Amino acid sequence: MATGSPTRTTCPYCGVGCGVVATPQEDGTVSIAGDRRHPANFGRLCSKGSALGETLSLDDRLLHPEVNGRRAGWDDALDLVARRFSETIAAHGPDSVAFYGSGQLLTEDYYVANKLMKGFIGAANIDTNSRLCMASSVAGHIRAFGSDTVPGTYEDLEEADLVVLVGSNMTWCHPVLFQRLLAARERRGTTIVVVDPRRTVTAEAADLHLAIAPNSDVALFAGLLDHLDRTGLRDRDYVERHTSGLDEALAAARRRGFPGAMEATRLPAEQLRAFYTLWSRSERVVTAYSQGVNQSVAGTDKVNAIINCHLFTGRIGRPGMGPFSLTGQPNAMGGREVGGLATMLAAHLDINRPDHRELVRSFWGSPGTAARPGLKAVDLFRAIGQGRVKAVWIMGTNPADSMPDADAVEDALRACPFVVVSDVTRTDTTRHADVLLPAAAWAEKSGTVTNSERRISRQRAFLKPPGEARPDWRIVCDVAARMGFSEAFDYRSPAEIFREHAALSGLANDGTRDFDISACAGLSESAYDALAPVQWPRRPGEGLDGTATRFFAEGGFYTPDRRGRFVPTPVAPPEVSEEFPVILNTGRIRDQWHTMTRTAKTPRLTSHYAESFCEIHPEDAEDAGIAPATLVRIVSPQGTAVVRALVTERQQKGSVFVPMHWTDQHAAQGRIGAAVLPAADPVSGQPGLKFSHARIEPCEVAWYGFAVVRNRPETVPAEYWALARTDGGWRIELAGAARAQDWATYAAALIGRGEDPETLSYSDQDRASFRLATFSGDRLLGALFIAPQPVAVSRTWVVGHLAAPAIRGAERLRLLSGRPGADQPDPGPIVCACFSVGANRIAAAVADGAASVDAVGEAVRAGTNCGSCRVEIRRLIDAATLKTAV
Ligand SMILES: Nc1nc2c(c(=O)[nH]1)N[C@H]1C(S)=C(S)[C@@H](COP(=O)(O)OP(=O)(O)OC[C@H]3O[C@@H](n4cnc5c(=O)[nH]c(N)nc54)[C@H](O)[C@@H]3O)O[C@H]1N2
Ligand SMILES: Nc1nc2c(c(=O)[nH]1)N[C@H]1C(S)=C(S)[C@@H](COP(=O)(O)OP(=O)(O)OC[C@H]3O[C@@H](n4cnc5c(=O)[nH]c(N)nc54)[C@H](O)[C@@H]3O)O[C@H]1N2
Ligand code: SF4
Ligand SMILES: [Mo]
Repeated sequence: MATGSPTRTTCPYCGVGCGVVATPQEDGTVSIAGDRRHPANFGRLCSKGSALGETLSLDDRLLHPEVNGRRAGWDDALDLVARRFSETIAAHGPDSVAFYGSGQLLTEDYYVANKLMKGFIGAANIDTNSRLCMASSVAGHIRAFGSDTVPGTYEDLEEADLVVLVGSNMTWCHPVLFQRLLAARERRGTTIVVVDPRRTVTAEAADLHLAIAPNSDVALFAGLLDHLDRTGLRDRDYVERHTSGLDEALAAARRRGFPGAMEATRLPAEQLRAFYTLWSRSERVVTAYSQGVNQSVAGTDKVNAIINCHLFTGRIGRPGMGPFSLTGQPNAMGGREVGGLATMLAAHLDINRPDHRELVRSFWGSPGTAARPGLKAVDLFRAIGQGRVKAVWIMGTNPADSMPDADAVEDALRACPFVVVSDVTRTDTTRHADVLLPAAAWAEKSGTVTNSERRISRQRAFLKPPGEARPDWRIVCDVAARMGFSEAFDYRSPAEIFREHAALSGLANDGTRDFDISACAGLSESAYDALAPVQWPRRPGEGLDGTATRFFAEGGFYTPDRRGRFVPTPVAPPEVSEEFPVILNTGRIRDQWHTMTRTAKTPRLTSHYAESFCEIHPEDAEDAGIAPATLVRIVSPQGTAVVRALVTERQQKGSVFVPMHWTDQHAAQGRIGAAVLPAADPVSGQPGLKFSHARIEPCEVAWYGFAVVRNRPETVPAEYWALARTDGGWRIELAGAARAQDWATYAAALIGRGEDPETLSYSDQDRASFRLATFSGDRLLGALFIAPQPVAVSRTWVVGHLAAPAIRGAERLRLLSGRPGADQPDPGPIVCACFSVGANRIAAAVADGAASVDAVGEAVRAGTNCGSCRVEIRRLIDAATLKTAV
């Protein structure tokens, strides 16, 4: 941990699981680089990974436990948690308490939380945000394979001739893996197909984009199965030897067939045919999928409709082929391995099987294990709201924003008699905590995570926890001990927990379960410390090297008859609502992570999008009377949100898209979870977060504003605001329903007063437009721009002044105008976050003759680090070419 020594660890963001080398510097900062030896990324990092060093600052960190909002000692806080949980269990039974965890916990944290709930409290009410993320994949895998197995590896994406991305915006959400895929396309000419109702950046990079109607994936893949059958592509040998249930699945597919697929997807016949032909002709095909598949009320059927096609053609488990679930969180897989969901037991054992429960019980030496599955996330928060669950402990997740029907979730937390939250910072969820526990964060924690391709990597601490923060496993064990279970939770290190987890995976396994890492059961502390990334399974006696493992090429499924199962996937017609006719789709943007608790700390990452938005098709916008860049209210039966209108043809008619990221911490009314429908898939319990019924309305706005300020204001006096960090301060988008009496007073409240202030301002007669800049000494303290329409100032240029060491004379006046002079280039909105390159600089490079993405890179560096902006650069080049062509 000494300053200057590099630590090899793993990125805490997405499921690609990139290796990171972190090197603390003399000046207290940490330099971050990709780990060239890590088999997930071979040295590459995306914009989020590259900016990790900028998220380590301690402002906003929770440093001490709190009880009822007041600082408390660890002993008091832990005693209280243990006492209240024990008392609640004694009075109302084990099912009256619950844990709600996260795929961002480490495997070791997760293992002990699951052990405490399922083994020692004796209920299965431990669910996690993976219910919102991977539950449909888990359920689909179990239905088809008898186990939650991802058959393939990342290399398969590089060795395939055809890669179909279903409901995945991989360019932004799994950027490094996407760059690997693009590099493979350069080498071997891979065809990429994207299935997504929106024309995302990923769709733009694809060879074929199927802009299907929302939620019509089951019909698309049932139609494909029928097509494969008609064109004689059944792998008779594989189907006969290794599968069961084809007849029913085929019958269901035939009923709908090609016409059914056309009707449901609303794709032109030629496009559909082209896709089916491509899939038929490419033996090496990987169908990779993510939340457009999982987050649906038909999510499990979508998964099985895809797997059916791979089983039918025997295209599974061999190089370059197979269904591939892209996991979201860094440890979504690890959570599943320890059985962190309410429907699972540890180590891929089955909670519904008495023999498995007994195996776990005797291994743990626990009084009993939960005898039935517990409450799934949506039901869990409902049960809290109804008073059936009376004490809940939330760890590493922010359900007040990320759950559907999020206002109801907040009501439930408000009503819950006892809420414990372990987090690293304050969030919309922590405001409901009776006990708030400061957890150690990424840089301070040691353990393991498992990525999308089943590869276990070490996360290694390189900083000391600040204040009194403690690692999650330790907090859980301390509470367990106080509840009377000290012997079973007497761990001294994460390595000890990992060894136990590994041993359990091998217990009475003998090849009957997919998850077996018992080769790790004897790892010494130093061997655990040195553990190189390793893919499971690792059965007894197997080495711990980097070799790739695959499943099911020769059958060997984990069903009772060891056959893979076809699952019939009937197609349900989409629900329509007259009152709420618009489909609300939600998801991610490139540079923010979930509820922004870490990514919003770095100016680089807030420059791509500084506020939330709603993508609307131009005709829908016009019909609703919504002009570009004005504010739009999204209304659903659950709740509302207000965000900026982004009018674009990338969005299909009848649907809108809003990012999931913004919370009350950074915006006034940006919590889109409040408007999201809580309907869930009947098999997996995963909510359909991509499909809510809504209505869009223009907002009544009297004035729009834009401000830059040095210090974050305690409150922002406006109905609408969105705050983002910049170098040297904050930028704020504003709007209000009534004009201020005196804008100068308003500005002073927002900006504050520094030493030796000088204020310049301009106002038109009726106060509809107003501009003000206040300087303190040589430096800008803040500026405010007010207009009756969305404020047209150059954001990137104005924001740049906060960090400027000195602004004098004419420059001060120029700032008031909100635009650079002809002699100063306006960088434009930031496209490349890694090198902070704006759209205008890229356009200028294109105008100067840079005709390819690489040429732009050479000229202005944009797109040369993580590459996740390359599609946007391509878009700018195309737009310029089009302009000169017409
Ligand atoms: N930048 C960034 N990266 C991340 C994350 C992040 O927060 N930020 N989070 C990580 C996590 S936890 C996850 S789960 C992954 C998610 O990664 P992705 O699943 O790739 O991301 P999303 O944006 O949630 O959704 C993907 C796409 O599904 C589409 N979609 C909506 N409805 C349908 C439908 O009916 N059918 C089909 N085929 N597509 C549909 C949406 O339009 C959207 O473009 O990203 C991970 N990576
Ligand atoms: N509308 C809509 N909602 C969605 C989605 C969507 O697409 N649309 N996607 C869903 C999906 S796929 C996911 S994965 C979820 C994600 O949703 P959440 O899990 O709620 O999102 P995060 O912001 O990642 O929350 C993680 C929390 O853990 C804290 N934290 C970070 N490190 C640690 C640690 O080491 N220990 C502890 N104790 N805390 C830590 C962070 O500060 C943060 O508050 O959102 C889901 N919700
Ligand atoms: S792709 Fe980016 S966010 Fe995902 S693990 Fe790699 S560096 Fe982290
Ligand atoms: Mo996720």
